[in-house]
Amino acid sequence: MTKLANDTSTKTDWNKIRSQFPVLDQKINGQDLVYLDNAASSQMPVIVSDRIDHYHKKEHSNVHRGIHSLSQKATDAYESTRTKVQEFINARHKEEIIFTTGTTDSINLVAQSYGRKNFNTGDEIILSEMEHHANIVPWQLIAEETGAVLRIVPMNDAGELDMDTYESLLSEKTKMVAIVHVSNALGTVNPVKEIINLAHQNESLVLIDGAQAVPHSKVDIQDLDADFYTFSAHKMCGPTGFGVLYGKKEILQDMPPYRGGGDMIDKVTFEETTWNDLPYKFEAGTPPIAAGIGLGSAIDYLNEIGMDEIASREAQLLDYATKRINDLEGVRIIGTAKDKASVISFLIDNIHSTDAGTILDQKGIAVRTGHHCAQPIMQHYDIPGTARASISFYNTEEDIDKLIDGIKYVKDFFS
Ligand code: C6P
Repeated sequence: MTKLANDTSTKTDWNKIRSQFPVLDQKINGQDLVYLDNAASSQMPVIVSDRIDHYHKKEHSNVHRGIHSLSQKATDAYESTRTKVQEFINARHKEEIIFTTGTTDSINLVAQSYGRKNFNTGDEIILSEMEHHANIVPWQLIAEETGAVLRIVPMNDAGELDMDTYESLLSEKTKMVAIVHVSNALGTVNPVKEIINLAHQNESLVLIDGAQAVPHSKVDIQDLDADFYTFSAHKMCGPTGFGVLYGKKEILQDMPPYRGGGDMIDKVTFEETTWNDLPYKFEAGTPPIAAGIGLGSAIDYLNEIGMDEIASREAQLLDYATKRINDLEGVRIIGTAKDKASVISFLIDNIHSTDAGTILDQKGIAVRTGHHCAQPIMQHYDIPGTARASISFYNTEEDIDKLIDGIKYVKDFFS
């Protein structure tokens, strides 16, 4: 088998890294697990699960409330994640990091809080044809309520945004541009810096859905200059139920709370309630504390490997997998943008993606099948769905080889 170019030139011991993910070392349906569903949820290294376990065994208490030592300990651990996130994405202020339950929750927060206050009849929200449902439906809901309308940037058949049309859609009516950084179904890396720049020249705000970007390469929020940026812990070696909304301080300060309850208030009387400062104004109730601490540990872990190392490792694996799939007869890759992250959606001639995924699973190979919560993308290609292999840095070229053997087996099975 072809060896990965430059594989030995990096400083990282990728075999050692892989051994830090115990879940990968098991048999599924009697076969070694080949986990290629990292875009849905990535796996957790033992150092992160141990950190969460330690919290449950030694630190569990509520945060921001107790004067007692255990609560202080839990609060310190939980709040240290905010600083780690701030540094990880290079945000200017700690208060700009709002904790949510994930990307979906973060986008709903912006739509419901910023949108309800600022959108009026005829205002426009620009989305793209390659958005995940999480970056479509929250805008539809608020548009229905406020009379705003959605405008859609189309893409070409390679899965690249039509930037000329984007520019022509920007107008004085544009109140928000909400675009995905990396498409979960196509792997396209969008030119978000240019998108943001053009929107700002038009005095429109921009939300970037970074769910598939933050886990795979360095994101510098000050350099991008996004007004809002969202991501989820469970796609970056952290736990489920936790995520981040980054927002520019001056914009967040002007936004009303999204949910009411404990922690988000300053003073409550039956006549009037005043709000807590940022970021707590947007964090009502007891948060998922263990998950928050887990995200901090996941960030430490990613930093230790280095985001540049991760990006170049995944680029090599993508390159290898793309070449091998392209060599297969009767298999077509959906999403061939020039700038791609390590996601490969594919179709096997005359075989439904669900059938392909089911047979691959029998071989221990985990891929996602269907529309990937991005139905407009499937409508563009006039297909019901794809099979999707999404690769992480802890995958190996052997995993890719097993996928290729699996696809050949699927083809034989249905021939
Ligand atoms: N995509 C996938 O298999 P949550 O569920 O809130 O953590 O993330 C939602 C989301 C938003 N935007 C993008 C680009 C995403 O990829 C996702 C999650 C998973 O592709 C599950 S549908």
